[in-house]
Amino acid sequence: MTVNKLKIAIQKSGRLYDESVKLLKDCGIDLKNGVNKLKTESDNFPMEIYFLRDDDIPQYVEDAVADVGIVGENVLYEKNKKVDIVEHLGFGKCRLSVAVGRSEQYDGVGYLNGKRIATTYPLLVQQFLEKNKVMAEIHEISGSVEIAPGIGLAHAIVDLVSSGSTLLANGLKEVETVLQSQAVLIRTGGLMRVSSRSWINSFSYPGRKKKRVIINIYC
Ligand code: PRT
Ligand code: ZN
Repeated sequence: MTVNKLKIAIQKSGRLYDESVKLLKDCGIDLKNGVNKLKTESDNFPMEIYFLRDDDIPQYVEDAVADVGIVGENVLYEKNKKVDIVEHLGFGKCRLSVAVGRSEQYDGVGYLNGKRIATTYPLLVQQFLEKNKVMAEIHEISGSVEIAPGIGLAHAIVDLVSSGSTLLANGLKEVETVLQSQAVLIRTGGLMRVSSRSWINSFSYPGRKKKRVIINIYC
């Protein structure tokens, strides 16, 4: 039986890389060693693995260049691409939060009216402001968001937080949660090239621990 290879996009390096590779291993999928780090394939499963910037993964999956991908919900919703979420994966947990200077008298979202907010998530911030009927200026920057208030670039920021220590180190306090996020498995909308449940069930897995995830990918 000839089978098309399933193409999966995962982060090339960064916070989601280790857990994404571990997930594939737990599914019994062995990756070829000594690989070119942009693309590899599995030794024992009809799968190609693409290593990408996380920001590009939703687009690749929407375009069906990759059939499935692993990305944080924060990136997925900001990129606003048409893909299906298959499964929440339980790692890469963080929250997208509003933070202001520690000494500010923050008395609710109304505080943000007329203020300037620095962020790398302009779409999610705009949705948050609209939902809360707040008029504020969104200042999009590409990184080092936490220093923005300290250097007079913005009154507030919206950025990812996990332990909170980066905010603390920059004299900021977290005041609102915009989004709770974790890594999700996404796939192209519509029919998959390989979509037979009986086919996937007939495959012999070296490790069966996460077979459910693989079945979800295909069916
Ligand atoms: O190179 P590439 O574009 O692929 O990677 P990246 O630098 O954009 O992303 P990366 O590797 O930093 O994060 C990948 C994903 O991990 C994010 O999109 C989130 O879904 C998830 N994640 C989980 C986090 C964090 N926790 C996190 N704490 N991403 C970033 N942070 C940063 C945050 O931006 C802030 O600067 O960590 C800092 C805050 O951490 P604490 O612990 O001090 O609160
Ligand atoms: Zn990124």
